[in-house]
This record gives sequence, structure tokens and C-alpha cells, in this order.
Amino acid sequence: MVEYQLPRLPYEYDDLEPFIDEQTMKIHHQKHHQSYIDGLNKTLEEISGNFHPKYITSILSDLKSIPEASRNKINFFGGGFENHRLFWETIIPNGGGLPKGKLADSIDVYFENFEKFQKIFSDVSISIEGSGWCWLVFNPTFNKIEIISTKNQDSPWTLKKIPLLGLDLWEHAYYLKYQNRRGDYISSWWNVVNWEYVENRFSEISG
Ligand code: MN3
Repeated sequence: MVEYQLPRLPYEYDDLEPFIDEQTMKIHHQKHHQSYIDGLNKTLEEISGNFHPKYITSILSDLKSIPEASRNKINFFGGGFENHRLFWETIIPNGGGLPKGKLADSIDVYFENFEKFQKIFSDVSISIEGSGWCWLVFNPTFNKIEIISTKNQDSPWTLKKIPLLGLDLWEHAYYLKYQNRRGDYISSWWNVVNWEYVENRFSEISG
């Protein structure tokens, strides 16, 4: 049986201190991420799709292929699985700084410079109502990068956009350390962004 599993983190739970605290990382990974995986596996089993030949990003790109009764659950749990999988990869101890190469060039083209990009991304992140994500995505239809937000666990893949970098703005991602200070969490998160990973992802995707 094909089952999704909790990915191992490429660092320890306390490695992102002081920006993201150990307890938050541990609960976020072991409890929250695991719960999306359990929900995804259970839903796939219900629709006999645990042998589904496609990876979750292909399923999310074509949700209509899923029986209507299970579509919302696949959207939620599948999005939750994949959003978090990417989230862990795009943060790293001693991260932050500036992107380089082709990604840096694209940011300059579409946002004028990195500072303006960072301000727009932070502003969109702050203004999400309730739970959701802020994303830097690649839009293959127009061959350009964009900043978008999605609600709950909706994945950019459902909008035919490819996520490059995502910030989790559910309270579970920051409440233990930052409480209601979402802005402080956002400013801290910039210090752990793994730009090298995002650059490589962008290069692979944009060809
Ligand atoms: Mn989360």
C-alpha cells in the first residue's frame, strides 16, 4: 500500500532558535503535519486511491479527478501534507540573506528589488484573515513569479501555480512564541529562509 509519511527534517527541532522555537517546531512537525498525513492516507484509502499512481501535487492540480464526496478532504489533507513538506525544506539554520542568480533577477523584474518584494510578501502575510499561507509561486501560464495567499490548507497547485516558497500563517505555526504578534513571526522567519533551495527549485521548474 502506498502511504504518505512524515518527512524527516534536515535539521534538529531547536536549530532554528531563536527565530522559530523548539517546542513549536516539534508540535508543528510531529502533531500537525502528521495529522494531515493521517487524514490524507485515510481519505485515499476510502476512495481506494491508496494505490493512486499520481503524486499529491498532480492530484491537487486536477481535483475534479477525485470523487466529489472526498474532494474537500483531499484538498485539505493533501494540501496540508504538501504545504508543510515544502515549508520544512525552505527553512534552514543560518538562512536568510538574499536570493541569487535567476531568482534574484526575476524578483527585480517583477518587484523592482528585494526590499519591495519582501515588503509586499510581509504585508500579504499580515493581512491574511484567519488561517492560511502566503506564497511566492511560479505561474507557468504566464511564465512569471507572483505573490499570492491561500486560505486554510489550499495549495497553489489547485490554482495551477507552482509554490516556490510558502509561509505558514496558521496560529499553530507561531502562537507559542509570538502569541498575537504575527508581524514578529514574519520578520523572524526571513532569517531562516533557505534561498539556495528556493533558487534551485525555481531553476528546475522554470527551465
Ligand atoms: Mn502548519
